Amino acid sequence: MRVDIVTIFPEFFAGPLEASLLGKARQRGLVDVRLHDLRDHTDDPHRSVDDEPYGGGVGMVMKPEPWFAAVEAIDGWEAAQRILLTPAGRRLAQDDARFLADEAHLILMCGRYEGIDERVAEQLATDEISVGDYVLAGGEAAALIVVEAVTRLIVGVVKEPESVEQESFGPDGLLDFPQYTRPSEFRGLPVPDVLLSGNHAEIAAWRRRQALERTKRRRPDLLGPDLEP
Ligand code: JD8
Repeated sequence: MRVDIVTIFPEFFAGPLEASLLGKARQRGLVDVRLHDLRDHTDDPHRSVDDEPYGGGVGMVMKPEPWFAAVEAIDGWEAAQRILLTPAGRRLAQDDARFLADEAHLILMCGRYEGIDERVAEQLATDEISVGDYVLAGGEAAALIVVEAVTRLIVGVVKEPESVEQESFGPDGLLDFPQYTRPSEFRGLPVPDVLLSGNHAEIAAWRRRQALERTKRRRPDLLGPDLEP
């Protein structure tokens, strides 16, 4: 998969792109991430990317011209899924990540300031996505979330594919059950006996109960409305 990221802060991505799963996927050639500095697509000496909002109001709005120039300079841009990260977008869910993982080419557009001239959303983006109901200072952290959520679903990136299918928001849509590892007692806190029992049927039933209980308490929205209280 090819991912192009357009931003005024390419340095924001340096660390995260090198680290961990994503870094390995890039080394192995499974994901090709390229950074583009929006300011390289300005034509004034000040390299300006923002201007005052028409109609007045606080802050500055990103100008359309550098965005069109930057995206249209990316080879294959017309066939790519072109995603604008914005709090006004549809909220990213696991199903969206699965859909995007099947795409060959993503272009992620990261705004700053009060946002981007609406003509970019209307004419250049194919999709507008938000990563959650809280306010970030710009689209960069949101783009990293999209890259991580999507690239770990690409075949070959994660070693055990069942760990991708049986997780939260997977087919059964429940939160994960609690996990434990050694030591069996830590600061007087024991691991639940059933997990040390070796009884796999009982362990599976316990995990299922824990996942259901946790989901009811923390995320009742994930359960159907007609499940007992
Ligand atoms: C892009 C500018 C900040 C947004 C005024 C200052 C996504 N889930 C999300 N929360 N926030 C964003 C996000 C925020 C952004 C930009 C994404 C560009 N800002 C602006 C409008 C109100 N602030 C996001 N995806």
